[in-house]
Amino acid sequence: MNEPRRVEHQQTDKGYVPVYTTDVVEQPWASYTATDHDVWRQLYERQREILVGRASDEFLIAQDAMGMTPDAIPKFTELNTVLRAATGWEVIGVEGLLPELTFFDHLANRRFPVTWWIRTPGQLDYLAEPDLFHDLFGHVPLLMNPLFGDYMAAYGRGGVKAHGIGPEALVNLTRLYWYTVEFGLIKQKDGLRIYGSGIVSSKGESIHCLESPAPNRIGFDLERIMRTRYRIDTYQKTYFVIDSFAQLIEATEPDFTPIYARLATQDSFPAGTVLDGDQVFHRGSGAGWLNDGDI
Ligand code: HBI
Ligand code: FE
Repeated sequence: MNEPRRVEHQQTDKGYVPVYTTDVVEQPWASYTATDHDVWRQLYERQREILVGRASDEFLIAQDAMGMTPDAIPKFTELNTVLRAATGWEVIGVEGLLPELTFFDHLANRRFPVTWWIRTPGQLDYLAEPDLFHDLFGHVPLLMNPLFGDYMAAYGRGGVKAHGIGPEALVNLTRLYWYTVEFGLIKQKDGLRIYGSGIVSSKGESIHCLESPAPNRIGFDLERIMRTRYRIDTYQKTYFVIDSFAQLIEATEPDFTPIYARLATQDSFPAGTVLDGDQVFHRGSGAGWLNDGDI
């Protein structure tokens, strides 16, 4: 596999991260090596085994509908035929992390940027930046779901707008992405399930987020989320739980400008904070995590 074309490294608020060109690139599928395909197979099989019973029904149904298999790294062109027909979304190849405005603009136009290279066997359990497995296995399947696909496009439009408002608005909106798209949990009749891409593409966190007593599990609240800081180098200290994807759509309908103005006058909280008024989920009997209202 030819090397990703990193442009430079930059010290940002997310640490010392590689900055890539913003070019859209063709997926160099013929250049993937047997090792690349084997890394895909290992990660795919391991995650699918862990996620049955942990991932949300929508995620598992969508991933099957995508037609992905462990046999080889999927071809973006083949996925796009299915994806475009389902929700008008498409996958585009990129070198890696994009500047936020570029990223938001792609989402607003129903283009999901997928890194074209996959991690090495030595990075199987963790790497600091999104590779093909994180993006393709984690993010792309739920774009088959019409409600989630609408949420992601609305999020992109909101991001372009927030970028115009200023850096604080962007920080607030990035927290919303982090605690829903990357690390969100959803309530099902049979307990809490995972839909966040950062979780479903990670073996350890797929188990930790539902079974460890350590993290908080708190009912979705838009402004509470926008005021909650996060760490990028550990398992999450708090997971936010939605009732449904419809709830995400409703939450992102209003104009955020007055919300950003209100948040600018308030403090943000450390990731592990629990506040009076939080809808906290406790380990319930039988069906897994329930909140006070369910017990
Ligand atoms: N770029 N390629 C890529 N993939 C992402 O998931 C991504 C990004 N740039 C910025 C970003 N995510 C986050 O900061 C979002 O919250 C915007
Ligand atoms: Fe991601």
